[in-house]
Amino acid sequence: MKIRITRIRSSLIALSALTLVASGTVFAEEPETKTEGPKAEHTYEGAPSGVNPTATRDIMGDAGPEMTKTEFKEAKKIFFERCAGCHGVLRKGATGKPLTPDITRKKGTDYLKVFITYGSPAGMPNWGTSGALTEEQVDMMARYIQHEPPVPPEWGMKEMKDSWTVIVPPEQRPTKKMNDYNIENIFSVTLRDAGQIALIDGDSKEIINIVKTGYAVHITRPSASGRYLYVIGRDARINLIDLWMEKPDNVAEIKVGLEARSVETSKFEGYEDKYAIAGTYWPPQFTIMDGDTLEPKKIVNTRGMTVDTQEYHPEPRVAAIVASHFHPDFIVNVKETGKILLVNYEDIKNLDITTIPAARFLHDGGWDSTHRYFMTAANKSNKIAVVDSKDRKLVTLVDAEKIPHPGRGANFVDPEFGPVWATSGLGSDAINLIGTDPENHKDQAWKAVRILKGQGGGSLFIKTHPKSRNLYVDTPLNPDAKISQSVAVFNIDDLDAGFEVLPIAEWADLGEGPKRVVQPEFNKAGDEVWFSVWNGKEQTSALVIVDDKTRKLKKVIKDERLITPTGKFNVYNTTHDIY
Ligand code: DHE
Repeated sequence: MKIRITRIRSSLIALSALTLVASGTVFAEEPETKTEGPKAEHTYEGAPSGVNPTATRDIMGDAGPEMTKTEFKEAKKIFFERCAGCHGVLRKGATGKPLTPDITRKKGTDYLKVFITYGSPAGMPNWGTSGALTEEQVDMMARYIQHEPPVPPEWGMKEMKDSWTVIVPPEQRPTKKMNDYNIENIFSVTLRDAGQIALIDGDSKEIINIVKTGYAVHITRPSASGRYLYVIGRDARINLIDLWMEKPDNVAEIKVGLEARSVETSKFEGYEDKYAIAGTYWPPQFTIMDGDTLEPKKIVNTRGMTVDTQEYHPEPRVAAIVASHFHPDFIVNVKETGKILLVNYEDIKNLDITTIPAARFLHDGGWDSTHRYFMTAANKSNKIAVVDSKDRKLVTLVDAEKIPHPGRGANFVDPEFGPVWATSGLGSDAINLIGTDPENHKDQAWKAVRILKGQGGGSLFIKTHPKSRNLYVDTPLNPDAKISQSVAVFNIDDLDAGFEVLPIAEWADLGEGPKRVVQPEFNKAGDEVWFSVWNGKEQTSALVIVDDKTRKLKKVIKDERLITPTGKFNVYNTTHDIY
């Protein structure tokens, strides 16, 4: 077995204290860190928590250092906005280190102050020297984390039912498609900081509707028939949109927790459009709902023991969820325990869950081209876990280059090694190509057969299409604007030839702003690829459409309603897991 390293250029990037305002809500000032990996990782993980700090149960005991109630309140707000993404709401540790009082009290205020002020090469930002926190705030945070972590409230059936609204009941919905849109080529575009999605007609490129959704909305997944869209916000609000309506819009809504990232729908034959599932970061649980009303049916808690040291974790957040094509299973990534759950939805009442041990901290992933193997990133372990959804077991853990971040990944046939699934990463410029064909390419299966070198680290998403010969790799979190504002494209038939850089943000011609280029997504025909140019909330953003054959600009969609576009989900490709 050969490993091919195709090196185009290694990017040694000098880091500066960038002012990142892309999301409008993320950071006023992004602290400087020593290497590209931790910096990109922190920019990504460190978004404000969707949990409202005023709703927590606070214990300000005598054991911690002195603090006024006002200080405690302010420190809690800072923690939820800036620290919880990496350290976890309960401070048990995730990407960042655990910060529970048994640990922090031993370190003491002076030590903690130094750490918060200067950061660490492992990824802790330099909150003090960057000017993001004042000296007083650093001191306050050092004292705050020596107190018991405030606990946000639970969110059970009662809270879910209270938040649940069916806007248009199923019996009052259209019985056939009432519009002329080619709904399979509609794109649902996340307008992150507007708390909305834009439904865009992929044929005419016109905006069909702007639909109100949850706070800092995250992803869209369509139902198996492609009729319904499920959209989830960071505040764990799910919106159900009916594409058959004359003007597609919300038909039901629910809040399944306080903070969430993932939603999926049942895809196994006989269960099309029947169930939806959403995973929450807080409370750590997943909820199975009726597919056409969002009525909550079953809530399952994910608290439990970690896969390796077998210690109790009180906050194992639910990351990516995919629906099996081989069994009536949802496949659920539990981040902090490093376990993958096969949740069989045949009998919701007597729910059958198989637990597969993988590695920490599970994040995102997608299918191989046969839709049998789920390839998912355990990003802190630098591994890709391969789950055989047919035999319902772990195949193996594949070593990957630093902090793999596939999105759903990209499938194509490597001219030398056969079918591969690819992931780029946050921590380096490496693009891992993993063999996925145990039948005809046994020696290559579940091994990194080739590592391509892209533009740099800070990559989040990679994409191709069965009809395309191009592999697109974004780098939105790279600290070099030239790199974050462009994408690399490789010729799949000649991977050794390196990549071409497409200056997507320049083509959009937007003026001021960070203009990060994020998430390639193909149209249904596989002849166009769409990119978001993600600018600040108050700045102009755009969608840029590239002709896949010529790699030339085809169209820029600019509209004042397109505020902070990030993810784009083509109905056909997302429904059928084509990537
Ligand atoms: Fe995402 C997918 C979690 C930040 C854009 N994101 C996912 C998934 C998870 C996740 C678990 C997989 C869902 C699934 O498949 O079921 N994302 C998180 C975070 O925890 C994190 C790191 C920090 C946070 O506080 O939210 C985070 N994500 C971001 C962003 O900052 C991005 C770039 C912009 C945004 O819109 O917020 C972003 N995430 C996306 C997108 C997908 C996604 C576009 C879906 C990719 C796809 O092609 O399927």
